[in-house]
Amino acid sequence: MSRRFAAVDLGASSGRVMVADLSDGLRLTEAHRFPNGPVRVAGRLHWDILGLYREILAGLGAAGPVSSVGVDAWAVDYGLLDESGSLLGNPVHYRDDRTRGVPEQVAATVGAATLYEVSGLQVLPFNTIYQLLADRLDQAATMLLIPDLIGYWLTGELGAEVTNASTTGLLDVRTRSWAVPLIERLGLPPELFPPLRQPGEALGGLRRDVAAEIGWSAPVRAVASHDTASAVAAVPASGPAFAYISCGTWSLAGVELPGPVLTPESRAANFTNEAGVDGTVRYLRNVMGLWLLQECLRAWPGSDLGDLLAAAAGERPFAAVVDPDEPVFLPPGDMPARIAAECRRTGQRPPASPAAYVRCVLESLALGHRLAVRQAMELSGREVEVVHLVGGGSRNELLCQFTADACGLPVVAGPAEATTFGNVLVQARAAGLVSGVAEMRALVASSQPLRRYEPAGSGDAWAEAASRLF
Ligand code: ADP
Ligand code: LRH
Repeated sequence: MSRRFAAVDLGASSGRVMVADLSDGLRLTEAHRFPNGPVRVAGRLHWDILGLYREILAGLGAAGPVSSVGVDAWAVDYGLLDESGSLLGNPVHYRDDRTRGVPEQVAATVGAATLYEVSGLQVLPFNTIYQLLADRLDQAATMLLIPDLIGYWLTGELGAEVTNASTTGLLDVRTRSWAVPLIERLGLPPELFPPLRQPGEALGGLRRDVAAEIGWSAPVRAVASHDTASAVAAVPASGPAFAYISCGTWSLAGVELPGPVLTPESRAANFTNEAGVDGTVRYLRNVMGLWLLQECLRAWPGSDLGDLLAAAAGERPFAAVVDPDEPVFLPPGDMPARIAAECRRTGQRPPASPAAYVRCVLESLALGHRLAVRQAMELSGREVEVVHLVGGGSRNELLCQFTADACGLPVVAGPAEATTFGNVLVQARAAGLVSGVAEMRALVASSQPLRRYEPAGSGDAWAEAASRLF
């Protein structure tokens, strides 16, 4: 058996097909990377799912033969299949506004406390539960979350991987099975939800036509198919006293726990209890993340991220900060204009240059990180000695230092491709090459360059800035 494994990892800003080789330590190579983002069609935001699938096939072709393939992607979004297994329409992007008013309706009928008690999920307007209620389901036979849809196209097998199913709002957080009474109460058809599968479980071989197209065949395995669950599984922590920030388009900030926290305080702070590998709970909150920066860059054609970050380092500290989680920042659009409006609304002078905007975004994000990490510790009682910051954001030195300063804790940054590592290492474990999550994490820690940022200063300036916002 070869010791090569392929990961298909679809992030909201880019997708990639990566190959990990475990014959001598852990080496990762990129077979193919491609952009991803929302496409507005007739007023509705979609994903270009067939375009993504074409790139996945190109990537697998470039990767060459492997022992197995795993697929992970962003959470909550889905495709609907009809009775014959055909896709009904293009999956809608979670930044679309079709669920406006739905969370409030569901809270009014089912009760917000009951919902949290059942699913343990934070309320985000795009949770699958709300999207399904805003969707047309009359022709729908099966709902497949994005990695499960790709897995279906690759193998012909239907299923719902459990870490991602935990982001739907329709999974029972205690039993980790579909919450059928809730599903029925909402008037959703229980048959829509396929059987659950666990990370490491085999899906089946590649379909014959897929194998013919890419030039080789291999089994496909379920991994922790929620990208954040894969990232957390690969956090290079050596013990339990850590917080993590999976920082890409979103910052997912929290702690890993053996069981859920379902207290009223936890619900009030909108903390989520999403499923991790091996029965763990990813107790975290979504912070708006580098989306803020991505959308600023889109508004400044020709700008260079490296140059802007260097210039932002020289800008005046705390000239203006915003709450990164203001709902106004969620949809695509002119981000600098929205930040300026938010500054004015809160009595601050808007930034005067792109570098000043970048400074504002990074300080605001670090303040969001600070609040989420502190609340995760307080609400769960988990002691934290270090914050592991993984994902593309770990390449942003200014953000890592600000996060250390704001949290008053050391930040260990990297790997940028934590999600991919989690994906391939769950496959390697299923193949018997790795014993468990502790060994997975140790392998990442020993094979990847990590950078440690110590908190500088007393933290008073960060506390003052935080008090302006929260
Ligand atoms: P996602 O998986 O959500 O698509 P990633 O984890 O790939 O996101 O992170 C993408 C983000 O990482 C980019 O938007 C960018 O802000 C940041 N990033 C990537 N490379 C660099 C770099 N060299 N320097 C600074 N930031 C970077
Ligand atoms: C990050 C992520 C996050 C979800 C969001 C929709 O890519 O999966 O965990 O909340 O996308």
